[in-house]
Amino acid sequence: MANINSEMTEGHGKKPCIIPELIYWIFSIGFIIFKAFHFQFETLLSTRPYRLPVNVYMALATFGVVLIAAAIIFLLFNRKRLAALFVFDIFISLLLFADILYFRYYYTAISIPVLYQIRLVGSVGDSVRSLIEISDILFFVDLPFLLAGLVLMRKCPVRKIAPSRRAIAALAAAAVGFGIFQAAYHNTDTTTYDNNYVIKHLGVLYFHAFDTSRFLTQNLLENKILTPDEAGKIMEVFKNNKTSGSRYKGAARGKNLIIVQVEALQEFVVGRTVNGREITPNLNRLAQNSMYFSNFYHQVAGGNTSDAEFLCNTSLYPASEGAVYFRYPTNTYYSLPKILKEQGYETYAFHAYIPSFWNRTEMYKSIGFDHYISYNDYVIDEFAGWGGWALSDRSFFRQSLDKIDSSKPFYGFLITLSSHHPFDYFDENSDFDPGKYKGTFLGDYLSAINFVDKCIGDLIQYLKDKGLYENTLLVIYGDHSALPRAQSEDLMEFMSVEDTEFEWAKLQKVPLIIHLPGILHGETVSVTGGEIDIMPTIANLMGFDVPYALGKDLLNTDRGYAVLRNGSYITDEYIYLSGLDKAFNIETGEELEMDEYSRELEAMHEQLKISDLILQKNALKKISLD
Ligand code: GP9
Ligand code: MN
Repeated sequence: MANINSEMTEGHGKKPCIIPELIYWIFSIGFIIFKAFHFQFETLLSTRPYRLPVNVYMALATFGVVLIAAAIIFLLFNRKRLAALFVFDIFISLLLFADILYFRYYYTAISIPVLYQIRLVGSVGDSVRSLIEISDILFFVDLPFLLAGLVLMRKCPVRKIAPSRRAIAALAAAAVGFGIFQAAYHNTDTTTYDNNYVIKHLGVLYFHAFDTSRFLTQNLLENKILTPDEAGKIMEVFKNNKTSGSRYKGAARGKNLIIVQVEALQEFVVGRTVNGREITPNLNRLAQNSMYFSNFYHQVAGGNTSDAEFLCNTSLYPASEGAVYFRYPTNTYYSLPKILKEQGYETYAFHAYIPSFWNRTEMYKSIGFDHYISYNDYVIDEFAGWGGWALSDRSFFRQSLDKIDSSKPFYGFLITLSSHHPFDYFDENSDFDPGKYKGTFLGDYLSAINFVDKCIGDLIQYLKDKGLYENTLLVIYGDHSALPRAQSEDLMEFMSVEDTEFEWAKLQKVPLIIHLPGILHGETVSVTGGEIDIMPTIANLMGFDVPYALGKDLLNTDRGYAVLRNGSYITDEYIYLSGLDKAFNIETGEELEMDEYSRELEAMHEQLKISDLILQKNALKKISLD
């Protein structure tokens, strides 16, 4: 009792105001939550009606996070806890205000890697005033009242509480907060590839906590120091990776470059018919008049589409876990846009989807594109695919070409969308008849690809109309496969092959077409390769070197191979499947004796290790071959 009395009377002998303090806590927490909600609905990441389950979960998660933060403040501060709460509120106000400004420009909230690149955000800095809106005042509306509250409460000092009691109360509040948060977290798909997804489902405040912990685990806790030994190894690999041949060297020098990365385009559709009708008549015709790479494999891992983009533009392997676009967005890369930029090209990335997806907004700065044209920059005038709401590839191609300044040489990297899974939109919205597969996953996919093929036909016409066809090196490839292993039965039947891992592995090919009218003539190149080889192959054609590439020039190699991220690899002679730890003759499927391939196994895996080292240690910032 004496103890309590001394606690209560401490501070100039005035009686502490317990009820006002309680009200202060409730108001502060309430306002912080209100401001977080304002961000959610102002950005339209959350939309009405409020009672939608996704909004309820977001609200629960936000409440849980704020309660945990309040518990931490209560634990750490004693007499100064209300002042600390006020400072925390100011911090949240500024953070959310910065988030909303950033969002209005980049369509996502600020993440820690962005702070690294703050100088690149100059364009926002210049026009920051134009991004402010009157409603932003809501982020600060509570501060004068809470400040007044603090001043008024100087009359009755904040009660001093023993550390053990504070710890018990804080633990109880944190446990409640954590429980509420978990209820929302459990109902959300947390294998997410999009920061905006996290914000929409679990709230912007949780996003910042999540982003901070992701940043700490992936950056600060990872050993980033590149030892001289490791640097030497990396340089050795780059030096040995030089191709000696010079076939087609400089054949496309000075030409514009357009690369079209087609969503889920697999190789098996090219040249194939259903009921006597070609699935991809335009691609077939194009392939006949181009270099067509018939043994070309996708090499994506956890980053899917984004991994394919990365392989193509940097000639490095994607990360072993997760997406390189999220894990290493601030690394230094030696990339196709950067090299072309040095040669006077203007470089563009085009993708008619929300810009933050796959962290493209951040990653494209590191890859070095001058312009990133995304969803908000297109007029969504024609829908097709992906649930029927995505911009059709036809309109995407037309509008993208319109955005290029063709008065100077350019590189345009176009990522399509219409053939994104699920393909069921095309069950009813296609004149392509997939025969007995109508209405099946495979049938819908074939119809989707037939649609995309028509759009590619239109792209070629648009290029001709704009006078760009003759002087543009056009590269088309598929990003990854469309059909999951679990739904392979129809595909195996369609292809008349046995349902084995060996056949499945061979079905992971995507087409690669390289087209330059009048210069590159119809030729099927059967050498085995993968997406990592695109950059060196283009570099040879355009007449420049790529000393920091792990891929090879497919036009100047006598040994083809493709290393997959899961450790499997494919050569011109055999396939090694890491899951089975077995190798098979590429033609016959016959299993090989171990010693036939084991000598190569280590060398292939070394490539993955070197690539991982480059990513983890940000090695391209630290080494130089000069
Ligand atoms: C969306 C598109 C889809 O931006 O790239 O990516 P995916 O789901 O294929 O990885
Ligand atoms: Mn994709």
